[in-house]
Amino acid sequence: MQPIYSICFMCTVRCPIKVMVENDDIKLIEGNPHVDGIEGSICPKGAAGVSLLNDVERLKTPLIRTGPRGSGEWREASWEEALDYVADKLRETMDRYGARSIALTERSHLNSHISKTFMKALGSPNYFTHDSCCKGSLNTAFRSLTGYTDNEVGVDIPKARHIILYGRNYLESIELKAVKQLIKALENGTKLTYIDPRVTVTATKAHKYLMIRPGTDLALNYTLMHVIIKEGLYDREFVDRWVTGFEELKKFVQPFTPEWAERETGIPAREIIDLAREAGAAKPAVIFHYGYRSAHYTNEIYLRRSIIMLNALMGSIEAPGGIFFKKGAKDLGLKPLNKLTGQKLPEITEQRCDRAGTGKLPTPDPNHGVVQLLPQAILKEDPYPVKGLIVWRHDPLVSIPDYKTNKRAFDKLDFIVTIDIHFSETAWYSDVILPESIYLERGDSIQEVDGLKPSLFMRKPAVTPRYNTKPGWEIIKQLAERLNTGQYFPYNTLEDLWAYQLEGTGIRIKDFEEKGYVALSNKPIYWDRRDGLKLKTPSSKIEFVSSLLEKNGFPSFPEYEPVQPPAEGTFRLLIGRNVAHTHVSTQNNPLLNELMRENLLWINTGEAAKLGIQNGQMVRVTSSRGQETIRAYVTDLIHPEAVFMVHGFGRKVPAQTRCYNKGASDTMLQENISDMVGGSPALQHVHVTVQPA
Ligand SMILES: Nc1nc2c(c(=O)[nH]1)N[C@H]1C(S)=C(S)[C@@H](COP(=O)(O)OP(=O)(O)OC[C@H]3O[C@@H](n4cnc5c(=O)[nH]c(N)nc54)[C@H](O)[C@@H]3O)O[C@H]1N2
Ligand SMILES: Nc1nc2c(c(=O)[nH]1)N[C@H]1C(S)=C(S)[C@@H](COP(=O)(O)OP(=O)(O)OC[C@H]3O[C@@H](n4cnc5c(=O)[nH]c(N)nc54)[C@H](O)[C@@H]3O)O[C@H]1N2
Ligand code: SF4
Ligand SMILES: [Mo]
Repeated sequence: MQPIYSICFMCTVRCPIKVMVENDDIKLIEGNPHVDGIEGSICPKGAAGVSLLNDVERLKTPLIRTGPRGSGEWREASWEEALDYVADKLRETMDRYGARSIALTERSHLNSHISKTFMKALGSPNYFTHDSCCKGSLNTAFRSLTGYTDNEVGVDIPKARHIILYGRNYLESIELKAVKQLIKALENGTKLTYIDPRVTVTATKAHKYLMIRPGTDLALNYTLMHVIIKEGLYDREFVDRWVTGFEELKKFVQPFTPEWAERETGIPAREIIDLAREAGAAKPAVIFHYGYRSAHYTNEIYLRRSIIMLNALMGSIEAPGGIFFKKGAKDLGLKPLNKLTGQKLPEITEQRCDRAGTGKLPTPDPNHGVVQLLPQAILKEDPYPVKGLIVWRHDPLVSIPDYKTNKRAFDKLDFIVTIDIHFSETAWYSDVILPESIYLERGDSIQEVDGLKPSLFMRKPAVTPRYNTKPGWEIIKQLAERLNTGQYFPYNTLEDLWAYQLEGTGIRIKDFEEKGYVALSNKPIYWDRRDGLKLKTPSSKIEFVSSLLEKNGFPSFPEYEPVQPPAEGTFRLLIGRNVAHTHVSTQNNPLLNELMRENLLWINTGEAAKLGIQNGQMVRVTSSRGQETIRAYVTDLIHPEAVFMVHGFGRKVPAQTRCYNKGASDTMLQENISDMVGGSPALQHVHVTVQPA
């Protein structure tokens, strides 16, 4: 059997894998044993890649819609015909409404430099990623304090003495390497504090679990800062050298006493004081984890800023065991990989349809856009009509809150084309579906993984495509050629694409053969904490008083506004992940479907009793946006103000027979309301009622 080193794509964590292949068939997928921190490990979803390869319900050939949208009436088409058809439709739309009327949305991936180039070459500013719906406010929080995005920052789990997690449910919402690091660190004596309204698997491994009232983490943090400053528990030297706005923070947090926070959060004052002292004693090897999904509430940016500020107070930034800025080829004096976006491309002067980065929405990151604002932009034709939508490796219909409104917006579009591997909800509602080969059947652009020890990784095809599918980079190039912008895509084969990226780096394609990656540095690179932090803010400091916010008219320390507690008889709807599934991608995977077929509604035992709801009974969940039916999981392990469900279920595509109509959809219930300073949707803003079904 032949090992092929590649990169998993059952979720976007992209762990390095070893694929064992015999006669063009996959026998086993394991973690890449040569990679530190992976050492052969794989998660259930990664192992189920074989089941994806053999899934008879995935997309097999290009499809053109013949009946009404969403009717499931298609005809099969050749690639030539489908690509010609898509190019004609895009051209027609652009002729009528201009290039800006075309939007492209994707979940950022290894070929994103190709899709960005495609949009720039067309002349449209409306390139979107999923980012805002995942962690837009975290991105803005980091930029407001350091000038870097959250993507450019990491956590040094192995050397940490104390880790504090705010609903960062590492052991279910996993990144494989971090899971292994965390478990090892716990064995070596690292302390773990876990804060969540719900007892997750991660909570069960913590030294201390704090059941917080949903939406009150900001109150907890202001009080932690109050205690840390009052008791002098912070790293004075670091703060003096690197922080601006400390005096303003000190004054601001003065009124937030532990007794006040106890009333707000439900966490005893004593516990809050203890946590501040324990963190102070472990500094600077302390991580107040800034989170992964940070699309929860409308004040999200201020919560994420407060977490990052706690790290600055601990002096844990760029300290071993703290949080660090990721280093890449540039930091080593090496030439980074070439990207297509590095070419001279047409200048785009049009404003984005979501207005990200401009007057009305100045702070969210225009490089990603604020995709949950796209449905309203389409519906209102404000600031101009958006009429064509290209979707690649994204399912916006169910990944943007408020399903029914999303659908109404899609109804206003003249043309939708989706590049996917499954009948996603969006694909099902499209005019044309272009099927991509799955990650085991294709190669992609080389990945630079920045970190303390930067490396390059390569996704290689392990087997030949099972159906009439193509890699996305080829699909985009062939569309570009039909739209007279082919000159920006100077490759024909995968090897050409790799060679283009590697040109001038001194690294060769064959250097990836033996281990699947090329290490750029063997020892961790830290900047000197006394004098070498390369902060990108105007002051070159960590800006507690933020230039980005203040210059755009937003306060750095707004008055604390509690999130609205649900009225009697209603609950806040919390959402999250499960270890068996990836967002909305894997519910129909034969093996993973067997592991988890439906989601459940977690509801507190006392509350369920009041409503006459038994464990396992079907219940009706109703919000201002819709109604869903789901099985109840009655438990003491959730705060009485909240109910919880795993995202990704309640699917409406009949062709996905295994997950069709199983469980409930959070998207159907959520309101599309955003933190307009940070850019994330408040996915947990909505209140619901629950009744026996
Ligand atoms: N209501 C609600 N909305 C949410 C969330 C939530 O919990 N609830 N979570 C948010 C978060 S944290 C995130 S990260 C986003 C994720 O949002 P999405 O990116 O939309 O979700 P995914 O499940 O990662 O993938 C979307 C699509 O990619 C397709 N896909 C998978 N592999 C490939 C491939 O190789 N090629 C192609 N072309 N397609 C592929 C899948 O079939 C699926 O249709 O959703 C956000 N939105
Ligand atoms: N298995 C699996 N792993 C994944 C993914 C996947 O789809 N599947 N997706 C990846 C992606 S894109 C992301 S963004 C990450 C998400 O990783 P995380 O952000 O760690 O996880 P989530 O599952 O979104 O849920 C977060 C937790 O927040 C809790 N929570 C809700 N409200 C509050 C609150 O007010 N305060 C506090 N303190 N906690 C609260 C919820 O109860 C839940 O347990 O996971 C990544 N890893
Ligand atoms: S976490 Fe699992 S599914 Fe995601 S990339 Fe890693 S192995 Fe694959
Ligand atoms: Mo995410």
